[in-house]
Amino acid sequence: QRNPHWWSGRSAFVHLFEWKWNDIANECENFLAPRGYAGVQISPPNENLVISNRPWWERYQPVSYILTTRSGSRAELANMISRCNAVGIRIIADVVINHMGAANGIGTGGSTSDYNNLNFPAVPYSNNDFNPNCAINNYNDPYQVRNCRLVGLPDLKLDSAWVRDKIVNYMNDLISLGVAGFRVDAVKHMWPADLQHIFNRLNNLNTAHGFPANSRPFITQEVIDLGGEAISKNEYTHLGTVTEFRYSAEIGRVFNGRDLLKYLYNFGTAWGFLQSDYALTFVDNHDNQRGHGAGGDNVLTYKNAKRYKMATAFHLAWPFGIPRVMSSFAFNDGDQGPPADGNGNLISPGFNADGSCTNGWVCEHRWRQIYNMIGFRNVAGTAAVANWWENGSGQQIAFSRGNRAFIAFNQDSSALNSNIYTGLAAGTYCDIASGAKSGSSCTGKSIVVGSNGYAQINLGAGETEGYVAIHVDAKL
Ligand code: LM2
Ligand code: CA
Repeated sequence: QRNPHWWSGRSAFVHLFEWKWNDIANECENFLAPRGYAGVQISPPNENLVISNRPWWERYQPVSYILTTRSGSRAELANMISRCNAVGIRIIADVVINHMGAANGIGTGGSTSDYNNLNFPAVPYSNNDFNPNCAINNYNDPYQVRNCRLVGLPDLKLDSAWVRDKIVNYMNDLISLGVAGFRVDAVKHMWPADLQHIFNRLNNLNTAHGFPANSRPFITQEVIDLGGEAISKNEYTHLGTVTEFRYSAEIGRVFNGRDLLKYLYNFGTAWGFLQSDYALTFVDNHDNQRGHGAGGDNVLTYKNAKRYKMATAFHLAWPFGIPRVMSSFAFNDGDQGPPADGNGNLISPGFNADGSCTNGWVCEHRWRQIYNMIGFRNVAGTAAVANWWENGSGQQIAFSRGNRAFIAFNQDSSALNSNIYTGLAAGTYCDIASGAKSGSSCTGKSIVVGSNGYAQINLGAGETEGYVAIHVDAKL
């Protein structure tokens, strides 16, 4: 189902990719709740295959549904979920249910992965719980995409009662611990009818964690559909929300300067996206930021900071979809795992005086230009887009959210110097891209809205930030 159960007044969540549970618990209390984030997508909490050099993608090779990973133990997971729920941060668990690990070895909880014989005794799964071995090489053949092995990963027989029971029990276990829902991995590779069966058997959310009685788990399904394949994202919308990969590709294309900002005036279904309440939106995700998955060279990441912040500001300012912010660790090659010591233990992020992260963690969610836009989205609430403005070149745009918030972007080679109608009440506002409101002054730029609702907006082409934004809570 599609309701993420955010606390009222909150509207966007963050993927704390590869973070440890204890660190997430602290982050919920110290940063995410005060800044108005609504939730966290966590890395897969179940036991995975230990792979040499510890690539990030070992977590997509399950060995069992025991809740022991490099992120922490079952007890630490449970404690984190409780602490986050207590401050209004919902937890969305990444669940890998299409397949198991593709090598002989040992799991993060010490369990055996006997891939050669398709024996995973800690579940247990054995040979007859898997589809016959075949490879996926034709994405125009839905049968093959769903019943053969995705990159060689043993493909679970999701129409078998035994397999379904194991998966339902795993997901219900997480529900009992207080998660609000699931990001379901590799959904294109599973039949909608099998998923429907599994999702229908999930318990209601745990009322001890503040969920109203009869709340159904939030579901977001990872379906990579950029068009041109046999399997469509539309085959899954009756089951929950779906990751809108086209949103990522298109927002990246536009903010890479490969299209004009003025065309964003109808960014949404007119661009081929799912309808807003079906769409899970993102600028980049853990796959396409490193060339895995799909999206190609249009995908913007932290490595292209100014454009990335502009794309993220638009993402969060524009009322479309359920937005997810990516929070990364720094990487050079696409297989590299998260910051870890010589024994493979994850290293926690440290924090600089300005709140930014150390120890190899990028923490985009702690960038002022990003977390202040979380605030913008929350303040804008349900107010509609209004007062669209664009210049002649089409690379300078502005719009308001009713009379609550206003934002302007400059992707031109020349400065934006225009008097623009903001929709806001007269007064002096602090720009939240260059700074913030602090007491009775602004730490960055100020923008003065006159009694006629117009403001002089100045934004040079070479400035560090490519946007300015103001809202009613940033008024002096
Ligand atoms: C997903 N969506 O459908 C995830 O978002 C994506 O990150 C997962 O792939 C994929 N499904 C399977 O869960 C990642 C990664 C792959 C990696 C797999 C399994 O993108 O590169 O494959 O996880 O760990 C790796 C090797 C691949 C090898 C495979 C099996 O890169 O070369 O295939 O393991 O040994 C022979
Ligand atoms: Ca499958």
